[in-house]
Amino acid sequence: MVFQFIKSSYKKVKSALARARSFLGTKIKSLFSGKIDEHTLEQLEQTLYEADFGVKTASELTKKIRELHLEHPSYKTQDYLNALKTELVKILKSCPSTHREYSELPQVILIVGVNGNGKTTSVAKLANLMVQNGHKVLVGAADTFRAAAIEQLEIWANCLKIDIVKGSPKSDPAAVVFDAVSAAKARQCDVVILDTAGRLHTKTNLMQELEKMRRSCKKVSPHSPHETYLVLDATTGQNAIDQAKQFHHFTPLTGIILTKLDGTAKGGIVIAIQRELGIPVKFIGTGEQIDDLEPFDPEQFVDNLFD
Ligand SMILES: Nc1nc2c(ncn2[C@@H]2O[C@H](COP(=O)(O)OP(=O)(O)O)[C@@H](O)[C@H]2O)c(=O)[nH]1
Ligand SMILES: [Mg+2]
Repeated sequence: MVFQFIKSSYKKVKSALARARSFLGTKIKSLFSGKIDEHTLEQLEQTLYEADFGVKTASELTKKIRELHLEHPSYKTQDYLNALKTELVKILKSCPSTHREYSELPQVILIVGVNGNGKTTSVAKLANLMVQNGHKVLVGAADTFRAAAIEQLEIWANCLKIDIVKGSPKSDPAAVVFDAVSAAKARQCDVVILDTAGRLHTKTNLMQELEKMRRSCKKVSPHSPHETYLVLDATTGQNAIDQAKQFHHFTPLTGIILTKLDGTAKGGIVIAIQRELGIPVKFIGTGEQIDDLEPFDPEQFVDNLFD
């Protein structure tokens, strides 16, 4: 795949997770530094739950710590933290891969999600990552619902010096998708990234429009879209999971871009999303700038969540 060699920046992830770390790391360390009893374990479970890990993970991790305490009464704070980290990395790595190997170019990436989650910004950030890695990129402005959305992507495309294909406001987004993928193919691009209008996951007709866009992709390139990424806002907690379930019901998702991790103290949502949906988090948004997107790396993420 076009991004398999892109490495995540430890520094960026560390700084984006500063809030989550100060909430979670500080609380958990103080819990482990005292005597471990049923009350401490209850508080641990509550803290994990509050950090959006989800009920299942919070209870499993607590059970694990209880067992460890019985087996190794002399364990210190760091031993428990290490055990938590190991368990979390195991959970994150157990998410089945959605990747299908099709070497055809251009690789087509469809970006979907509700309004304001960070779709257009993520399209630009992804394009930037690809350009940095030597790929020829084209973006398609298939959010024809608002003229401002087309302009927003156009500004990014100009700034990145990459091609953009756009339709006129209110035109059929499926037609823009067709034109963008066709142009990318004709211009021998490596990747085409398609921005779409924000849609509420509860509106069936808008969800069906996504299917039409997918059919447009297939008319040009039968295995495409190769990736369909749902953009979720990490600050919305459980609602992000409901959104993902609905989108996945209507259109098969291959990955999640989780934005605004820099704006939340509840980093556990990454684990809840992967576990409850079985869809891998592929990228995380670490800020508003063009280079604030990192490929998701479980070890790096978990490390920076606690220490
Ligand atoms: N702090 C932060 N802000 C983000 C991130 N991603 C997007 N945003 C901001 O979220 C707002 C909505 O983004 P936009 O891409 O227009 O959302 P769209 O409606 O889904 O296309 C903008 O102000 C972005 O700068 C992120 O990772 N971190
Ligand atoms: Mg947008």
